[in-house]
Amino acid sequence: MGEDSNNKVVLERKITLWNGVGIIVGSIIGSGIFLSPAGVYTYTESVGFSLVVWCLSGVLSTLGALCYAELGVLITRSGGDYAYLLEAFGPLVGFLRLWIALFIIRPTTQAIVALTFAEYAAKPFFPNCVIPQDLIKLLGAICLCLLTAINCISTKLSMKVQDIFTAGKLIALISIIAMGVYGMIISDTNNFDDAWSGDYDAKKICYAFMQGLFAFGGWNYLNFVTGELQDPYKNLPRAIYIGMPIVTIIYCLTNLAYFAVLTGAEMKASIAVAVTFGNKIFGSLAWLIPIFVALSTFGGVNGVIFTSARLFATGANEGHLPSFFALFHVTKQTPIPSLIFSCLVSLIMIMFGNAFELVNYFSQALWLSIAACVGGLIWMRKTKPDAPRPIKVNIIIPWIFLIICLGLVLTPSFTEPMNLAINILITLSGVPFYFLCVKWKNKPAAYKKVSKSVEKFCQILFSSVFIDEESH
Ligand code: LEU
Repeated sequence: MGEDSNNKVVLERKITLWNGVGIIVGSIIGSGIFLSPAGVYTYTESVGFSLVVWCLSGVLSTLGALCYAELGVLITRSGGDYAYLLEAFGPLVGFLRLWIALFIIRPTTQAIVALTFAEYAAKPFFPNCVIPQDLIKLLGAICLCLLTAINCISTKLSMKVQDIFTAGKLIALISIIAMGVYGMIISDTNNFDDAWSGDYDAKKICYAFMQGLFAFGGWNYLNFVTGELQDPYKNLPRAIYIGMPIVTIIYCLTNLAYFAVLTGAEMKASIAVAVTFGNKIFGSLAWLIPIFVALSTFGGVNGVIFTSARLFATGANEGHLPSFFALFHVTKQTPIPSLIFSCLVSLIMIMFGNAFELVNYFSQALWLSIAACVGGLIWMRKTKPDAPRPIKVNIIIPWIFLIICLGLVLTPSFTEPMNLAINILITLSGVPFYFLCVKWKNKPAAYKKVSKSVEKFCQILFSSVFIDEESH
């Protein structure tokens, strides 16, 4: 770490290429691959088409990640989608993305993955009965607080957690794949007979993709922390090129393994496919599966926490969030106020909200904002044609991604417009706050005094200083 002439901390770039791969793979593999296969199958009712949905979800996510590789080397600051929308479409659009991330997308994602962790961590202790809801909430809260503390203590430590758990979840999925192969060998499975008969309804297909894409969610997380990535021009695209094929191949093989062992009816009836799979084929080692899921989700929560805090810090640097969000600990170089705030909102969500219901509402907003970023890439090719682009994807890639993404998100809205309307309303609810908090510069002296005091208080309490993004 260094200090520049303005007494601002210059952040060291601590994230290596392999940490970057760990962030991508470790953020993507969370709860989805253990739960969503049932959802995909329920909507398609076809083994063959379910597998197609998984493969195409991987391909679509990879196309998106390629577009984000271009965006990430064009705009190398942290903040991901927020930074790109800000650059492409200006401060209001950027602020609205930050707004939904701050209060809905990030806390809900953290809450969901933490609650899934809690459920599976508790499962071995309640093999034959229902786990009390309060215990699940308590364990979820402990998971969030513990990981937030680790993230406050050191970036290196949180990267270690990410790497270890990523390795753990890869081992878990590889064991599932191996057991699937074993299952195919020992039993004469006919689960793949009649693989293509199914329910090919456009709306249901879109929902099936949404389930698959949730499990692939997280492919853009490294873009949220590019400001701390070593040699981002080389390492961002490399991490994407290494990470995305690994996840896509593993996910497709894992689904093949599930289908090799479970019948369609078993798949549909299962709340947690991996557990049903384990009970059927792991024998006396079936208890391992909930532990696998717990480990995987624990690492997943770490990825969301790590990247959320950097997003909020970038927002504060831009003047879109209170300045204390941009404070980093003077020696540990971690964004402590931002981490604590993000943990608190998630805790509130766990205690009082229903994160699982909310996910239905925000998934459209999330995908629309990803589409907007890719639209921004196309737009910036026109508005900033000469900006250096160490990576320039073929223009056909963003167009294909944009069209498919909009098709998937908007098709269900023709028959169920309410969800989209709620998404748009939630996003637009940020507009008054933008004008009040960001646009209005001549705020009363009393307001300025209070906010300065809060800033000073946080600086002292968390031994923090502002970082200098420019010096990266
Ligand atoms: N892909 C992650 C999971 O399956 C979710 C994502 C939104 C971080 O848990």
